[in-house]
Amino acid sequence: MKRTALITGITGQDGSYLAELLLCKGYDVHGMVRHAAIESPEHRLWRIRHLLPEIRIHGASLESYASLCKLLQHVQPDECYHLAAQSYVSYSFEDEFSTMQTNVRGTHDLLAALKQFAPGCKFYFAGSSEMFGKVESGPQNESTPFHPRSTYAISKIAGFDLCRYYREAHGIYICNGILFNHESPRRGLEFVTRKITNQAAKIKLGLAKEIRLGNLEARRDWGHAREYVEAMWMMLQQPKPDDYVIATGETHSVREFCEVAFSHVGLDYLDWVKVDPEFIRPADVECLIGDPSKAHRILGWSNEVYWTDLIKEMIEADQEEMKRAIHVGKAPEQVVRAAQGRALIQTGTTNFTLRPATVAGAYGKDSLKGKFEEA
Ligand code: NDP
Ligand code: GDR
Repeated sequence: MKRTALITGITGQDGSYLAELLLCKGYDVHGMVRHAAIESPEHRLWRIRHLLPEIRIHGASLESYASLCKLLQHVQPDECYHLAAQSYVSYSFEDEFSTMQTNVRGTHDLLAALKQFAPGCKFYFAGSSEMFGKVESGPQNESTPFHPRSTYAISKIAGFDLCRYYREAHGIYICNGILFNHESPRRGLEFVTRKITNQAAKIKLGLAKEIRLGNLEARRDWGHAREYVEAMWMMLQQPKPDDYVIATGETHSVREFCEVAFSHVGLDYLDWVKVDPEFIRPADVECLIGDPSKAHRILGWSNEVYWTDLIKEMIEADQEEMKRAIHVGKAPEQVVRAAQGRALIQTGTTNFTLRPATVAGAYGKDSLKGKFEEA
């Protein structure tokens, strides 16, 4: 029988790849989106635009327990992937309270609604390597202690603990993923990788003169988002729920990322990158490197995309997007907007009646029809 999956955060980078994967596996895919997204589909639904006719979208809010109850009661999912969150670490320094509200209270409300209306549903929580924070040793695995460096990380630890509590006290099937950084051409422009590839592409085309960054020595374990959503699905297919680190096992600095990205377009990053204190965090996580051996052993998951190939894919996508914008005769400032990942993916009409399209990437779906629902 067809299984039903519910994705919160379906409009984000991971949500869009996960929806593609689950459609390809024959799931009935439902997504929770904010009402603002339904009101502004051109702007807010760009990553899942090509999937809209095949999935069902429900307007609901992490800030409304009633809407979450209604949603779970209505959808009755077999699997729920809870990806929605205030996910930008820097923003959590600016507004600690909304980050905690969305990430902790929202997760708690969703779990409580799940317990009441869909207790048999398997649940995935998007934990983060940021939880390790100020690490004493590496690589980090499932037993490494947490030392958070932001309210974002604190909120993810609280979500992680809530999930473990619901698993142990209420017997719900819940897996915590502890995912290290994963990127793609669909990454938001505020994150350092996409900021670099996008700006390097602009500089190459003469549309920008520099890029201003913060801590160039921070080190991260960067993988490809498309591979990481497969790990989420694999976790929920195991006989018993558990927690898993998902990572590549390699670490590189922001400086090295710049070097590779700029050299791919024939430029020397030293000529273009400026350090700007505005982008330096009050407390940063200096070095992360994950040990994914438990995921290798139990899930059979491993990453295949090497970090330099990831950078190549991202920068080529950014370049192509900008060149296409120029080709259709957009003014430089519109090209810059296109490069923010919006304009060129919007090939259909402005309302919900969308043209059939091909699912981008590897999953090979092609006939699309669907509808929106209110929770
Ligand atoms: P994105 O920032 O791309 O997507 C975040 C999603 O959450 C969007 O769909 C967004 O909706 C939604 N969202 C944000 N705030 C709210 C809110 N108040 N109510 C409802 N929905 C909300 O994140 P990613 O796809 O990169 O990450 C997915 C999850 O995985 C997040 O929880 C993130 O913290 C976590 N994570 C990510 C890692 C990574 O490297 N990408 C690593 C480890 C964990 P909208 O489009 O309307 O803004
Ligand atoms: P991170 O990702 O904080 O690891 O969180 P981000 O790309 O924002 O930062 C990575 C590192 O780069 C340094 N940095 C800059 N970062 C940004 N955004 N902008 C800059 O200009 C800049 N210059 C240097 C940062 O200081 C940091 O050290 C991501 C998110 O996806 C989280 O949701 C997720 O949980 C973690 O990854 C794992």
